[in-house]
Amino acid sequence: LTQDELKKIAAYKAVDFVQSGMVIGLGTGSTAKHAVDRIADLLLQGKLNNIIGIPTSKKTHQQALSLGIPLSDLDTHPNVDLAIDGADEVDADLNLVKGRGGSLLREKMIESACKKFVVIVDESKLVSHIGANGAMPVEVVPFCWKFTQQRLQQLFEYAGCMAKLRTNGGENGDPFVTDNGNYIVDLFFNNDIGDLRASSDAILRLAGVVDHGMFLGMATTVIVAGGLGVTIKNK
Ligand code: DER
Repeated sequence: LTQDELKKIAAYKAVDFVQSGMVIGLGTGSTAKHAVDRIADLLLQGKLNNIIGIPTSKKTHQQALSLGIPLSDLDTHPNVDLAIDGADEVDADLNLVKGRGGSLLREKMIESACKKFVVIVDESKLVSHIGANGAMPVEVVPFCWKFTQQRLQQLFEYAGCMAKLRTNGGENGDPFVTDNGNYIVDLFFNNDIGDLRASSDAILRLAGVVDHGMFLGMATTVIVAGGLGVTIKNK
């Protein structure tokens, strides 16, 4: 099974939780994409109806629109029944790192407004501790971003942190700009940052920070697709 096939298996399993009449948070990324496709399929087959999708990014908004999924937003539907989204890392307590696709703010707004948050991952996302396998993104305002980047790096000096502005991949190294017009500073840790709640609070206290990619205690279910089958972990 390829990694994408595993992502698809996890995504389809998550859509089993979707019932007609629900308001559904639609996640962002290559795993969530399969869930959005599947929801559209079931709507077309008449196996699901009266679904309202709340997209977590402009990219997902476009995908869902092109598939004919009825869409709305949190202003109109502040209570979301279920959100389905991927993650970059999942620890043993179902804490997540998200945002390597750049959508963390809208994802966190929608996923903290929902009753159930089902996370879909392939087994490569399971980590021993948060920050173990790559960037922990922080969304920052563009104004004096270098100042904010420096303060973030100092905050986690004890964990051997390197803070890096995310660029958009172009040849002149322009900053990546989020759907909300902000920048992203990626934090890379050499060692375990320890207390996640304290780390989260410290980051959010920095004026200039909008939000970060640690989703603590938010996932209600994590569906993991691996070579040996699918595991469902509940909080
Ligand atoms: O950017 C995000 O938060 C995505 O959900 C990311 O965490 C998972 O993306 P993937 O399914 O493409 O790995």
